Amino acid sequence: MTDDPGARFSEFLSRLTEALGPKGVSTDTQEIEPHLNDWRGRWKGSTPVLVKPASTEEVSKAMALCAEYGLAVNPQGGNSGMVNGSIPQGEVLISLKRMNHVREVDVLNDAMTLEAGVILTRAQEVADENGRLFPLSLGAQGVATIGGLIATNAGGAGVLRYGMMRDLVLGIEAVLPDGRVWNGLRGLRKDNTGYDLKQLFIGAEGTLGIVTAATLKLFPKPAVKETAWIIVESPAKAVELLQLAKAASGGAVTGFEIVPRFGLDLVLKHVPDVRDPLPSSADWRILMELSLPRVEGARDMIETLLGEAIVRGIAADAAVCGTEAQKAMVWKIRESVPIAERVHGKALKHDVSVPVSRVAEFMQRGAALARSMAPGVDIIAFGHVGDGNIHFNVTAPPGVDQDAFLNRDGLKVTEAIHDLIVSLNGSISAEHGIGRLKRDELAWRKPQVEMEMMRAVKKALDPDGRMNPGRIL
Ligand code: FAD
Ligand code: 2HG
Ligand code: ZN
Repeated sequence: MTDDPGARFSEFLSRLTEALGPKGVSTDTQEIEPHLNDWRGRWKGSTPVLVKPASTEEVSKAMALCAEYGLAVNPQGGNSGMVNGSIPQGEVLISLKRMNHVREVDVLNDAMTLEAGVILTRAQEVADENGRLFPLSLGAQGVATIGGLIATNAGGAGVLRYGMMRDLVLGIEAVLPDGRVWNGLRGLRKDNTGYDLKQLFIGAEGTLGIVTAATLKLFPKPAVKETAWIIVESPAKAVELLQLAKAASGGAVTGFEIVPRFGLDLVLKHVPDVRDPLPSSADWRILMELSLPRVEGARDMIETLLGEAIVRGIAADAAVCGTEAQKAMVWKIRESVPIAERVHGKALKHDVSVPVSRVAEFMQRGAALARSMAPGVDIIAFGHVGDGNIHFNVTAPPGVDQDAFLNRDGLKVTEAIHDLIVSLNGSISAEHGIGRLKRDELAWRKPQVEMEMMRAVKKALDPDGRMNPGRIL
């Protein structure tokens, strides 16, 4: 091997191309370009090469070569991540998108094994075609991949009933930084044979290795989903409604999302083909979904519980969706809030969680804090209130340069919001992860012993620090 860095890299490229074939390697800047930007246009990256393996064996060969040449690696799925983790900063970029095969569906075991590049909507379809439900659902499901969803431990809209990605994974196949393949694709509900290593890779954001396939849990398909759009006066009323709905439905609430009036207005303004399902001047809306095993009695159940909520002053008004088109419309409104917010302008994004019992206090104190520190800001606080996870997004004040706000004064707002979150026993990253965005903050907010344990795990699996450097740790 030569000492000249340029010649070394050329040698690496030719060995890589020999190992993966021309389809597996690209240095074409036009092809690479879309992989270098995040969906909101906030970050920009660079890479000398895009690697596109089509199998675990090819990932292994690419990783072994990167190890031999001492090159850092950045895995990428759908590039829909929110924390600046999936955009390369000069590393070798490995896209898992060609690894998109369904390896097995074991219906009797309620499990399916998919490769990392399978897109979430395809995973949902595969489950459906086999008479089962794969319950993860989120706004980016048309692009986000199984590998990325595992790497970020994604959440979304069904968590209050089915859990996060961590709860949905039975087994994992991963390629380690030195190229070794770990086949942990066990479809077992019970397996107490030592450390549960798959959990290390879930939520590791690609810092420990590359997830190449996973065995995922399947669930019975509900016979019916009843969906309602509900007007409430405050987040406190929303939490009361959640308790009422859980009790009245025997725990059948599978979606409980909050949308502020301002967020709805942005969607109505910027997103085509939506209309307000229940016009009202009140400040908050809830999208509630119940999943039930029998059609009989389902409509009665939701109508009765909403009637009780209105009589008791918990809800101001409500509309039960009568058709599949109406259900699709209310979900479209909810999932379009980030898209409408993007058109409205750049925003400080706070993906935070608190115990559900403290959501109302957080919303009230957080809004007062942001408005006192940056008068005139718009607050778009929405999301998974049923999990205590609010996307508390704050735009730049009018007349202020958006980038300057995000990178200077806005940082103080973020610190204050996160201080508030910590004081309420919450988390500064509920579901999007840490990436490069929150890395420094994590280091000073986490207890030292916790940081030391995380660094020890990283050192054990990635001693040279080549996997997604600068993310999380
Ligand atoms: P990428 O963005 O490509 O990568 C994310 C991270 O995982 C990066 O650090 C990357 O290096 C690493 N990675 C990717 N693939 C692998 C692999 N195979 N092995 C190891 N590491 C890997 N998230 C939620 O949790 N809930 C939501 O409700 C939600 N809604 C969203 C709505 C919109 C409109 C958008 C744009 C995003 C949303 N997200 C949400 C965030 C995003 O969709 C998730 O983080 C998703 O899991 C990312 O998947 P991806 O395939 O796009 O991963
Ligand atoms: C959602 O729940 C996503 O819609 C995106 O997690 C949140 O854009 C956001 O802040
Ligand atoms: Zn979310």
